[in-house]
Amino acid sequence: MHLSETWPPALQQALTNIRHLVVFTGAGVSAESGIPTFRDALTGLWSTFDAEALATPEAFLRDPELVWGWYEWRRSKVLQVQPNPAHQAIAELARQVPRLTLITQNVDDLHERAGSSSVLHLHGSLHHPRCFRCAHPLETLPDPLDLSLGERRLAPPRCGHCGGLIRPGVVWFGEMLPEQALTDAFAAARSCDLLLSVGTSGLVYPAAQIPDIAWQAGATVLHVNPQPLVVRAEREFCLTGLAGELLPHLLAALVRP
Ligand code: BJW
Ligand code: ZN
Repeated sequence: MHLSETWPPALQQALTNIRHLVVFTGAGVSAESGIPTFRDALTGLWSTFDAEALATPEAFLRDPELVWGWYEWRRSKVLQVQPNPAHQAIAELARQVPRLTLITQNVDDLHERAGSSSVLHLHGSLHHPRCFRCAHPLETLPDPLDLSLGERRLAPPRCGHCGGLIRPGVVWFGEMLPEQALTDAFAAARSCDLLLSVGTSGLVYPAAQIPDIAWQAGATVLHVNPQPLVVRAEREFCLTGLAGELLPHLLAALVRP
């Protein structure tokens, strides 16, 4: 029996005739590639730090070498891994439905490397650093050093225009999200018929509003997470399990409803 035949009939129904699918991803979608989730990010030599305390402009100004070292360590990890079956299924889903909008909170590029295009990155990217002072992008980012050998601190480069410190191109706590990406994400949530939320704890705003916006506009909301989530009685579902295992089944259910 195909796995989707055990899913609730209302969910099976919602998977037929999708016109606009929004896929909203968090760190869990990259977990099976070997990238620790944000709230598990401080492993190994970083285990004594608090991720939320490092992901702020204040932390960068207080100790730029520590914060730059953390982001370069994370960028080096991302460059060493590959997209997993969840990223690949999402890229393939775009070929199976009339319209798909992919919104991610992730700062890696694994969706793009799996073949997704026009990804809305709400929290920026590890791969596009810019000047803290004048916002000018850093033209070439050298390959990260191997920071796995106990070295935590790394001096950030200096801006070629104004001499300011280069910072990671991510959105830290207290900073505004990229305006166009957020506007497009909210508009997509309001107009979709199915919102698939994959691998996010839903703790960080304003991104965490996106599934609610879709539900309030009448869409069905489907979460994929190994942690069972509390869902509304109507039009909201949670498939409990790993994204890399469940998303290929979801893709198969859409291809063969
Ligand atoms: C699997 C899996 C597998 C595991 N398969 N799943 C309203 C109320 C309260 C607070 C606020 C509010 N509005 C704004 C705020 C403040 C703040 C905020 O939300 N704080 C909360 C913590 C309470 N928000 C902001 O500051 C935002 N800016 C803003 O609002 O500007 C306006 C403003 C300015 C000033 C004052 C007031 C307003 C900016 C938020 C930017 C967040 N950026 C980060 C860091 C990016 C850089 C970096 O990566 O270092 O983005 S925080 C971090 O959390 C990162 C992530 O994108 C984001 C979400 O995390 P995510 O992806 O959900 O990961 P995890 O680790 O939390 O969860 C992983 C999930 O995967 C789990 O559920 C697992 O079970 C699951 N999983 N394996 C599927 N195999
Ligand atoms: Zn500058």
